[in-house]
Amino acid sequence: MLPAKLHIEDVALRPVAEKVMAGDRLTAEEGLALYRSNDLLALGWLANFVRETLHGKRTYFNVNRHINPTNVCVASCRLCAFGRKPDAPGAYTMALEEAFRIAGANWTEAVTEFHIVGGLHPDLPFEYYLDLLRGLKQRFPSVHLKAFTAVEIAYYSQITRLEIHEILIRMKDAGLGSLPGGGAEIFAPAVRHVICDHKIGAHTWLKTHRLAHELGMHSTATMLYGHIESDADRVDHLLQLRDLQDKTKGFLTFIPLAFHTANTELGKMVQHRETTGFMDLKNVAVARLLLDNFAHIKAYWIMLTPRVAQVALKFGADDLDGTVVEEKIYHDAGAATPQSMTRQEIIRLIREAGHEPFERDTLYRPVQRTETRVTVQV
Ligand code: V47
Repeated sequence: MLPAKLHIEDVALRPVAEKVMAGDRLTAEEGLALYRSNDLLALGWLANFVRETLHGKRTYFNVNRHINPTNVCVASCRLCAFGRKPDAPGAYTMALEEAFRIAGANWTEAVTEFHIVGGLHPDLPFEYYLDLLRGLKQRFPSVHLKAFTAVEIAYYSQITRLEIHEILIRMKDAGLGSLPGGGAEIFAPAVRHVICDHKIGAHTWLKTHRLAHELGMHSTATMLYGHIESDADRVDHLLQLRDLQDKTKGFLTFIPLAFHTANTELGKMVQHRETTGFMDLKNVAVARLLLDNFAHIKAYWIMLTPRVAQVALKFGADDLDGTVVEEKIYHDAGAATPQSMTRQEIIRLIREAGHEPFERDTLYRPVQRTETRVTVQV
């Protein structure tokens, strides 16, 4: 029995809506029905129902800083505008001291997380990354290090000939707190072959996250949409994430990432067709409905724009990510959003939506601030 206030125009959504309201798990076919529907308000209503059942009007955010130690990359993924060959214009690699200086620069709002990702550098030794983690932990002991995508971890395994499991153990010992969700893209091999044929496949991405979870670390998961993937590819991607989450419960959040076309080979292939507001909100809503075992869905304001991210809070998202400070991956691909937002700006977006801002750390524990101190409640 559907509530009277839920207005559904698309009759194909009715049986799916019944299952959502009953709290039942959706199948791949039902996921396809969601993607194929243009009844965005009904999708949003249902996703918001799940979001409010889990979190009420609470919206999470954090105070974080992105650090990209190098953009030099041996891979040449068609989706990417960030990576450079070592001698290409704009190629950079931070000396460790520089990375430490950047981490602490403009320390106006004490950050609780450094989000660190970079290219697959042909010459940097594995020790560089361990020293980076150790040096940051020593200088900023209270800051959580969310660092290195599964693609980077697998690359360190390749260059050291150590097992991925061993790489993760050494990194955890050096201060690694959790893994970010990058590099997942779209799991379907035929799509992966076109958009990022130099990257690890789905199996290794999922295995790396599983191993991290088994070592007691959490991670996040992403999906890159809005290029050449089909609705079925997206459903397949989400259900593979849901399967792993059933086994490990290690994913904290899912983040749908809208493809930005500028300066990418893939952008040329799709005639620089960017995602639309409709597509962005639909992806947030479908993720909320299919990923019934993920606690959080993040509307990453950097890629959605603060405007769409704010609206996404009514379409299933409960998290806006953070202050970020100097984002590079999306801005190299043409993002017109600011490179950072202050805590106060994020809070305003949340309050205007009628929601309650909740500052969290990486693990979603509440952060309390006084004038001089930041404390995380454990
Ligand atoms: O893996 C790269 C994507 C990802 C482009 O874990 C692009 O909380 C769009 O994963 N257009 C890295 N996307 C960023 C990422 C992320 C971001 C925010 C939060 C978290 C988290 C993770 O960015 C890459 C790739 O999927 N990407 N190039 C592009 N041109």
